[in-house]
Amino acid sequence: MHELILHHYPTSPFAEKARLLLGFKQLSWRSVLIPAVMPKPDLTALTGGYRKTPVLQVGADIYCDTALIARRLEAEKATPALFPEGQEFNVASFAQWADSLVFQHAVSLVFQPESVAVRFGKLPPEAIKGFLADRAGLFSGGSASRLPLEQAKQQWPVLMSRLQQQLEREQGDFLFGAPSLADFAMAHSLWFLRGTPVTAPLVDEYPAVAAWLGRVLGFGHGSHSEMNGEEAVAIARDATPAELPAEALTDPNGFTLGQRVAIAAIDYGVDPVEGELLFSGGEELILRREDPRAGVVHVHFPRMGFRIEAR
Ligand SMILES: N[C@@H](CCC(=O)N[C@@H](CS)C(=O)NCC(=O)O)C(=O)O
Repeated sequence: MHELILHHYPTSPFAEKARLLLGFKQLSWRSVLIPAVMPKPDLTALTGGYRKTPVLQVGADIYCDTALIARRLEAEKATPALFPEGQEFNVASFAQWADSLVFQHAVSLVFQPESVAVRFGKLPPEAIKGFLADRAGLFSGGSASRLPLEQAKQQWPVLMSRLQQQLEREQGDFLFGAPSLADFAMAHSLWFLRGTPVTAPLVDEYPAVAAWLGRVLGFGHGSHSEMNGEEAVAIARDATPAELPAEALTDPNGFTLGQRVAIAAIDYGVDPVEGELLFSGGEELILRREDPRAGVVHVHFPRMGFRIEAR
């Protein structure tokens, strides 16, 4: 059995989502801290170019995107469930909506000038400039664009009032009664806003939301210990990728097994990963690539939100 290795950095909201998923499942894991901006040489040795945060590594299998990481963790440990039986569609669809729309609002609000001044106040001006330039590049070539601050400010109270009302009327303590992926997908953006006193009131003015967020963050991060990026690359090099799922390859666009392709996110961080298409399943795409440092790795992507191109 290989250890679960999370490549992440502390301030990333999607990394916080992944850490909370690990905490919810009470899993133990290894933590590899990656840079918040490019270049990320150890990470991209594993992924082949995908640069977003976080990434989960299990031996020589590399899982991109928290939507797929959630499914991988569910396979690792079925209970407590992230996709409670009978709620799978609702939970996955809600999570996809929160991860895109709610996160887009949070980014716009967090990056407003008053908030940036506090959040990055202690950093040298060149570091702030470098970070903002990196994030501007992150959006190039993708379908996503920054939500104008005015629009985010106008719409945010709608999102919070709806959430507040739902939580007040909900039978259980969580969005779908029992805890699920939906809670974590909603929570990480609110955790991001909570990061400074400038944006924290956007969450804390809603008492039922603040109480629910406390419960979700209360799951913690599970037990973890540090590892460095080089060690993680060596683990991939020395490991053999897991067996492929049994599901047959059924690609609606006619891509075939063994074909040379590139897979990339659609929205932002669209850096393509090239390799051999090994698997195209209902939820997941798997690419085989060979890396000078990491050896043969299988890179896994969600089917939703990614595209395949022949190479
Ligand atoms: N859909 C992705 C989104 C991940 C994402 O947007 N992560 C941000 C950090 S919270 C990111 O990658 N920023 C650029 C970077 O870390 O290089 C997921 O669910 O994992």
